[in-house]
Amino acid sequence: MSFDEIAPAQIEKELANHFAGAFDDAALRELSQSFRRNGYVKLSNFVSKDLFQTITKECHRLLDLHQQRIDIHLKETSNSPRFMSTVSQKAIENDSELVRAVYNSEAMMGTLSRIAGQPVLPCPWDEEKYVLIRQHKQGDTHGWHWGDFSFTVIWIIEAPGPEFGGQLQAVPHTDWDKDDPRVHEYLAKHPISTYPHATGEMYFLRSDTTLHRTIPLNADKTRIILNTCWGSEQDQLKKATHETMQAMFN
Ligand SMILES: O=C(O)CCC(=O)C(=O)O
Ligand SMILES: [Fe+2]
Repeated sequence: MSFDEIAPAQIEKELANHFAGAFDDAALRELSQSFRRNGYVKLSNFVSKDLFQTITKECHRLLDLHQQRIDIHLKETSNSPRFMSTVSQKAIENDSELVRAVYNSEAMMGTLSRIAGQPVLPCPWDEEKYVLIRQHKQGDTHGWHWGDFSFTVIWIIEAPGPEFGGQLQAVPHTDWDKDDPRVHEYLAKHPISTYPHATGEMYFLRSDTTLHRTIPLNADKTRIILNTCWGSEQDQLKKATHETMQAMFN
């Protein structure tokens, strides 16, 4: 093995040490302003290379065991497509102490809270806490959508070069009305930002109010992400429904 694997029991200490060394007040303030302005910020060097590699290996193991192909369109997001393989939260929860430990890390939630400018709390609906997505065929895409909850960190486990598609596109400060999503109206009205990501990168997304998608792959190339999702204080109170998640992750 060319890296030091990190055991689940060490995660909290590892993350706390890493954050203390990597982010001072000024760095966190800059990330926070960018996140609140754009609904998106790239998280450079957010975890150690060893932890990212440990997570990467775990994601490949989980995909091999549990992935299920979906090819669907969802009316709650103006019939946008979901062409991909997925691993559900339940499968990960049952099988991965490592992902559970990272997700439940107080140090991680604390640092994300500094960037969000408000408390980042465990997602009130278990099924949305973490999921895995693998795109691998020409045309695969995570079509335009919003999340049910406020805060999402995406771990880019594997990404092809930008010439093959797969970039994130985002329109911040938009609201999801599930009965009348008006995705195409938002796209016509507001600028769309496009963010490329390479293998090993991470980003933080204000997922409930940022309309987003990935550009369809234009060749049979592999793009794998781990989605870890937390809620706001407001999310703990609101009554949320979960149609799109239920359609995608069984
Ligand atoms: O693949 C990505 O970068 C975005 C994933 C996403 O939007 C999601 O999992 O909800
Ligand atoms: Fe999303």
